[in-house]
Amino acid sequence: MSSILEPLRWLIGRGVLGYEKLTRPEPVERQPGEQAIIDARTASLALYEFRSCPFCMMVRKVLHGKNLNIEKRDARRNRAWGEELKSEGGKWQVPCLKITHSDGRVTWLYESKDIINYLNEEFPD
Ligand SMILES: N[C@@H](CCC(=O)N[C@@H](CS)C(=O)NCC(=O)O)C(=O)O
Repeated sequence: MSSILEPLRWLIGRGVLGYEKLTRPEPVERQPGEQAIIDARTASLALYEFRSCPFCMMVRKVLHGKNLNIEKRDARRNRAWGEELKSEGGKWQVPCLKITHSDGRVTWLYESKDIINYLNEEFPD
């Protein structure tokens, strides 16, 4: 079954990525020092995603516009990331933002709208 779905997923993925590229906002520009501070903060974040997922695309567009260098972890292509998402996050659903707090606690934030709200609060334009 997955072998039949694979070409379809590939096609949808190409479409989503193409649309994303055409419609994403220009990234904000920062002075190098300012960007380095933001990069240090985003180092504790990771986005679990599928390339072909439209909800992930919405989050990626926000990341691009805000110029946030957050590691993207493809949960379908990389088995380890997929397993981690399921076992530690608790749900096989993307997008999911893994937030590692300074005291070591980890929050798994699901739902594209909640992730975007979090990014807007933490990194206002
Ligand atoms: N309401 C969720 C919907 C997310 C959603 O439906 N994600 C799909 C991928 S597009 C998913 O994770 N499906 C699980 C699967 O493919 O088994 C959001 O806005 O983030």
